[in-house]
Amino acid sequence: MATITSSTISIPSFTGLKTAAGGSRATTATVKVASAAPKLSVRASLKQAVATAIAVSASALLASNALAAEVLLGSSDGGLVFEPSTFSVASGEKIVFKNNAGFPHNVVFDEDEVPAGVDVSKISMSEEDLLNAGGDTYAVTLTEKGTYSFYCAPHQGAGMVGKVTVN
Ligand SMILES: [Cu+2]
Repeated sequence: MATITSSTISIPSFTGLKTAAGGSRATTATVKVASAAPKLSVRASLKQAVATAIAVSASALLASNALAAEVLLGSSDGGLVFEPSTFSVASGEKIVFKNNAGFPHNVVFDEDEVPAGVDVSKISMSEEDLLNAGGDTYAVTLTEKGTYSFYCAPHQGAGMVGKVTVN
């Protein structure tokens, strides 16, 4: 509110008056500062509320990140890459691969580079299956801890490969 802003701005000059003038003028200045004080504290609590709201949305964001890691398929500058190409997730955390640029893409896990006992056919797209449109996604959740290598079948030769560590 404008009134809050203006009383905030006027406080230093009242303080100055009080210091410089003394006597009856100081009394006047003190009264004015006192009347401004509640507004100040309102402003402070508003600030607090905003800070709390930001903290809440930040933790909500962290919580949603904890539930889903997003990996872009193709960088915005046209690179045939996973972005990020190397990352870590918690066991059970969903990983969402999202078509960004340079599609079609897909996500195939390398059967030779996954933790022992993991069936890559259960976590991969098929080599022929493609994400053709921008924003298309492929989601997978890995539970076995260890390092998994994956690639995009159409662009593996161009270096579109990645590695995820499940902790
Ligand atoms: Cu690709």
